[in-house]
Amino acid sequence: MTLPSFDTPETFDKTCVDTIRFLAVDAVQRAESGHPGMPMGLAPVAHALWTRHLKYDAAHPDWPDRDRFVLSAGHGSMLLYAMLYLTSYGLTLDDLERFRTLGSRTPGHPEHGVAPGIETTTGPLGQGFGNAVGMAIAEAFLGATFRDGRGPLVDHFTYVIASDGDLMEGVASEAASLAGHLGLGKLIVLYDDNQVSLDGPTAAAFTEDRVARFAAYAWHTQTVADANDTAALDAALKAARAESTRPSIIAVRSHIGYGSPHLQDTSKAHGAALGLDEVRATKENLGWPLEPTFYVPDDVLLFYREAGARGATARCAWEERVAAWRATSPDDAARWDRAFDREPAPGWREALPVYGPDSPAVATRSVSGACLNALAPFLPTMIGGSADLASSNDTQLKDADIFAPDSPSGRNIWFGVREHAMAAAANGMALHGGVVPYAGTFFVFTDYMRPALRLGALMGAPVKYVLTHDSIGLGEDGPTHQPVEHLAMLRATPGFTVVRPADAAETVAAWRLAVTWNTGPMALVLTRQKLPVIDRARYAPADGLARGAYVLADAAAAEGPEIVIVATGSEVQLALGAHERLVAEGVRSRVVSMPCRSLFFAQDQAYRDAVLPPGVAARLSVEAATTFGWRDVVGDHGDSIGLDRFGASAPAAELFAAFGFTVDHVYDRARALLR
Ligand SMILES: Cc1ncc(C[n+]2csc(CCOP(=O)(O)OP(=O)(O)O)c2C)c(N)n1
Repeated sequence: MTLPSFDTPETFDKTCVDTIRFLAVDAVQRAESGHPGMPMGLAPVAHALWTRHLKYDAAHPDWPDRDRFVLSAGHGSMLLYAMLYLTSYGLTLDDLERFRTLGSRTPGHPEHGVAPGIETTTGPLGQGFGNAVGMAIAEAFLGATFRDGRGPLVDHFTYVIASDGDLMEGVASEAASLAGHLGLGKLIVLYDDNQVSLDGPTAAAFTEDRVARFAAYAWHTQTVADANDTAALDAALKAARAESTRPSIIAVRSHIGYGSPHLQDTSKAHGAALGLDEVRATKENLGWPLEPTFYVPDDVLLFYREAGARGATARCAWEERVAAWRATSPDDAARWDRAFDREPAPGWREALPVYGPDSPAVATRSVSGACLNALAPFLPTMIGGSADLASSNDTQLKDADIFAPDSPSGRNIWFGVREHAMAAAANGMALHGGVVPYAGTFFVFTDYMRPALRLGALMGAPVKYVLTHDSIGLGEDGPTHQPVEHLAMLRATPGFTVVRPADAAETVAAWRLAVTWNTGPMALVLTRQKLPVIDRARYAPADGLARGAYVLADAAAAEGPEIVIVATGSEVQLALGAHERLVAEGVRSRVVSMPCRSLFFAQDQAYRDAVLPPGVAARLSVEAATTFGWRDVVGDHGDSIGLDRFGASAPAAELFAAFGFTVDHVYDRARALLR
């Protein structure tokens, strides 16, 4: 058997590429699970990218102007882990040996935050593609926003590796269509055209001409006929970078499981260890030593370590440039710092609108729009928009332009009717940093964003969602548009914070919370219909919202309440109406407004007991949505008024009456509980 050769640049390239291949093969074999085939086929792409194209400094993985790399085909995680080890991001050989084991830094799919250099969490196909579009949007916006005499201070590419599965997913189609429309010239997708997916050849399920499809999306397209032809890859990557007005896709014909005598070009190489015999046969076939496993030739390691450190020069030059800019533009520099710290400029609290008892009834969506616009000058890199419902969601920034190729500093993003790509892109924007993304649609269409919402929560990506038309209160559009189970769904998602304010003042308080909420996604769930403004002189102030739930109204009684009515959003006014009647009849009633359940449950026991006294079994929840989950609050002896069916098409007031969301009905059910 021949040993790895370092004789010529070509053979050295191959030795490097085979090192990547066999790190993946050995790690998957050691774990006895994982996906070796994709890294084996695309190792040359990773090699070319990390040694000749990507702008990065492995010792400073958070350098704001680094190129972003997204492995959308997250199942090929070993490809990324191998590069992060070889180029010295901080992963060790030991980490690779612990691939897919509990507590390792090399989980089955790449997870943002688990190891440096993982720009986003991928695995659910198509999501990474959508994230990358968001990163490219953030880059274009920041590049137009922060400039010195030489040009943009943020000026980098976003690279993606996407597989057949990625391109089959709808979210990638939406995101690609959006990227083409927006002319994101610094987005470069490497498409792993290996013609095999999990169940077999892609020919069984995937017919369209992918390259023509992207050309139709207004992308710049290229093909590379052989993934192992690194010179052709280099040329294509160079041409992709030279194309500045269209995103680029390079379809790279590769071979899944490359080098495996029996499994190459078959789906058997996709998602299982090759097996010891086939590992041996593959190593022999490619001229690789059988032992040791996880073998990295010294020269190869040295070569990658040098590549990993090479970007230090560019990073230092960039830092010096930014330092000089800071000295001459201190105000801009302060804006930059706040943008990357996600901090609003001082004075923002005072700028928020104020609503009093004399304010006319107002929909919480309208209040949200007023807050967003009041905050806009204080968060100059807050950008976002809606999936073609900006006028309904009240998400338009009135003094800002549309984000477009000829106005990249525009802050209003027209996502089009592409909810899923909007949420995936918003995650990417949040992960990129420097921008504060927000996204709006009808609450019911969270169904169309669900995979991205979940991943945003998993990553702790701070996106603000403006979700309006929150219940049957939207009226005549009917049950297709009326959310019923959506509050429960989002509340059940770990790390996703859901706020459903009761009136104008709570909506302002909700935005106050959202502005400083940087640990994960937050949704403001808002009404289409007008709601009365609660008299805060008579009832408790709305800043109780910051603790998730608070006592809004209470009978003045030393013994404490005998019944607690807990409500959210538009139903709080009904609870108040019933409460007043009960109090007039001598009942020690209490109303708790509970705009955010997770925040309330996170409070200490003493506060929770003060709001919901443990001795009070008579608890009634009121929410125009499924009662699922409310037993946690009302207990076995409580009761819930909700909607455990779909709504109907009629004016809102008729629907509220028909489904029992009236003061009379709340009063009756409270009385029944007291009995
Ligand atoms: C949304 C989603 N659906 C299904 C899967 C399960 N899955 C993982 S990879 C894959 C397809 C593999 O084909 P391809 O994308 O071409 O990757 P390759 O086999 O070339 O590595 C599937 C269905 C997934 N990860 N995400």
